[in-house]
Amino acid sequence: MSAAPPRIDADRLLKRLDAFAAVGATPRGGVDRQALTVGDREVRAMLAGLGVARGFTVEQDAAANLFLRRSGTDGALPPLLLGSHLDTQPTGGRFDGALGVLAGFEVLEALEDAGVATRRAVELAVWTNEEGSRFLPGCLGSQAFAAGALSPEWAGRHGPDGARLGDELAATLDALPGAALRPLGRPISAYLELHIEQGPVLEREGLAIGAVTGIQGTRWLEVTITGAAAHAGTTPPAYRRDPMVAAAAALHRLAGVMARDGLARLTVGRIRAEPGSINAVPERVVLTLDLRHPDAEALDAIERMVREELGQAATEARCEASATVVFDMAPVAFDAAMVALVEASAAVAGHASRRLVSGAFHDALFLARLAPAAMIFVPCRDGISHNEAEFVEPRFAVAGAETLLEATLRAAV
Ligand code: HGY
Ligand code: MN
Ligand code: MN
Repeated sequence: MSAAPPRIDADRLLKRLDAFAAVGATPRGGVDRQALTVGDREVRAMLAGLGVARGFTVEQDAAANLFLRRSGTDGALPPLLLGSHLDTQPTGGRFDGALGVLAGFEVLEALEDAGVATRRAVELAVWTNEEGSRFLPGCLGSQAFAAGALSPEWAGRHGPDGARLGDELAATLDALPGAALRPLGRPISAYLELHIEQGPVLEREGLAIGAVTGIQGTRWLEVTITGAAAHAGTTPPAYRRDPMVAAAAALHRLAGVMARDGLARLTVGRIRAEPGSINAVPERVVLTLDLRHPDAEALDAIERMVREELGQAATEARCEASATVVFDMAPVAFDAAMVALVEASAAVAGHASRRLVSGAFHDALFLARLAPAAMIFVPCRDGISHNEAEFVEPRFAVAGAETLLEATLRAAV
């Protein structure tokens, strides 16, 4: 008698999501579990312990990417890789990243519970520092995996909290002594990632699944506008070289970029005045710009506009401005066959789906450079993410895991 088909244990998955969200939980119902912090290490250890208990192989690499592997019948074949991330924004949500990791683990368990033998091994990856909020670059782990190398320059970088990336990486590796160290990067047959949409489309259309066709481009700039510190009370306008005036003028003009191009996104996430005294005109203003667009040339045009507006506003305020690109991800289109596989898997699992491009970047962008990759989206309430109010209906979390299971069964053959 053939074994019963594998099935997602909804209750187990939803309980796991709650247990992991408790690590770094914030008073307003979100999660602060930034990359390579104690909280990140705690959830990594929780997942590693679950993997060992199920007899999966648990390994990590020099970028502290964590891998749980369920063997296949043909060990010579490159594995199918599932994955996502467990690090969060400072005021992040319970599902961004964690849903993909825990649904991926649930898929491994469902295969194990049903005694399903896949030809290929199925591995689950937990990518280091997807968010890029504590340390640059974002998608650090998946970039290093895809390149097969960790840039030596990264280790010396510091986060806004003063922590040194190299030290935090080492401490994270040391925190999982039971995870064998493996080389960075290895061949994979394909990559699948389940993630929340972080936008309003699926919810608005009442759909459970998104078959993601690609990811738009992202470019981060670090901007410094330098003027002259001066007394707030005695310095008349004509004698001021105020970088905050230049920043305000430039940002006011740049706000029009999104009005003129509905696909463009421009965000100032960080801004600080130095020295930051209430009664001194600042010497300099440092801010970040997050630029997004599905089209690479349009992204270049937005960067040119940013530089022009900054230069002009700085000149008018008798200041100097400089902008450095600190993160740059070109848009990517996912493999057509993999996108079709996601659609077919959603249908088999009984869930309506539509195709869409991801406005957020994901680790899948780098894995797509290595092998055919695709993503599965599920809706989140009001499209809210990178916000403690982020919420996914349990039925959608389960629908995503069911679709991931169906896609895994097809891709792991
Ligand atoms: O910023 C992003 O797009 C991703 O969610 N970290
Ligand atoms: Mn994410
Ligand atoms: Mn995110």
